[in-house]
Amino acid sequence: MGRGKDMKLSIPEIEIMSPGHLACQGCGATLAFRYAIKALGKKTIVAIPACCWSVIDGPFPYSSAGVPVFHTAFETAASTASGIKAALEIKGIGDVNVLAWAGDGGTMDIGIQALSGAVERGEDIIYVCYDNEAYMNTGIQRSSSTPQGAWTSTTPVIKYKKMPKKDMIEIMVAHGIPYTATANIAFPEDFIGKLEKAKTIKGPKFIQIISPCPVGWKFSSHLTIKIAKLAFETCIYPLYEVKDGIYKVRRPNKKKGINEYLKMQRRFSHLDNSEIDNMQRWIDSKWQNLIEKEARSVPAEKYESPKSTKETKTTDIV
Ligand SMILES: Cc1ncc(C[n+]2csc(CCOP(=O)(O)OP(=O)(O)O)c2C)c(N)n1
Ligand SMILES: [Mg+2]
Repeated sequence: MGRGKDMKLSIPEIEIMSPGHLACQGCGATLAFRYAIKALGKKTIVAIPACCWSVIDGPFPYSSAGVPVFHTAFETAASTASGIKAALEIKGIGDVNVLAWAGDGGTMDIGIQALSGAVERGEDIIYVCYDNEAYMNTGIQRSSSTPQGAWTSTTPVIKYKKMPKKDMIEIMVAHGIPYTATANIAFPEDFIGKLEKAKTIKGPKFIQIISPCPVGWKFSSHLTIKIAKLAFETCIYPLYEVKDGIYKVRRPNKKKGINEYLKMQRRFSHLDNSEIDNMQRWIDSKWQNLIEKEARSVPAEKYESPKSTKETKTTDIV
């Protein structure tokens, strides 16, 4: 974490995902997957529930992912990934990563039961939620990850979202899993480093990556990275990890005011100054809480994932 010695300076050159995908221009979720699969490599099987990524991957028999993809029902990313892992174990294959790749709706709303079950069982899977903060694939409906104050097609301006974004990271931490982290497409080394770390950890791993959506957040497609960077710099979307109970928070050089971030997205254009001030106070207190949690955090009891009784072997997946 941080700019110190364990921060990697480059990202793998290998391109596994192919360019002929069906994403919109400036899609953050597409970059997120491109980086994820660079980190995890070809020996990866992905479970994708209904979401933008079911479309982005391409229509059968085409696929841009570059690795085997199991398209599955909206609520089943974690249970499908658990099943794929179980099948690999039965076959004695131990060197293939199983990745659940789901949107925020598929993770924090409809898929939360399957996800909670899978991590409670100690499944040895990596779960990445690419967070574009609404149900984008079906027309920008609000999810529990939509931030307070945002317009969506189901929270129109007079009734824009009043509830805060669900804190899924803390829900995962409360399950006592060995590794939980946030990530940001504007910081690919950090994201790739976290996935490389996740690969080496036995048991459930959960990463949530902010993936700005030009269509749903209402900004011009060339601003995706700038907005993602501001999400980190304003501390509205902190970059941190929790490994075996220990928090590590990456701090911006200078914490910026939320105004700059909000003003770039028309989903927030109806907010007046007093609402923005309220939001700033809320973000400041969340940030302060996180810093204090980091200072207080102590190592958790060692997590023991269920041991497979089978021997595993290596295999070639091309
Ligand atoms: C049981 C069920 N309900 C509703 C749908 C319709 N549906 C498909 S994708 C989607 C939204 C997914 O949102 P999210 O998980 O945030 O991914 P995104 O589209 O934003 O990438 C919905 C509602 C469905 N496929 N199955
Ligand atoms: Mg979404």
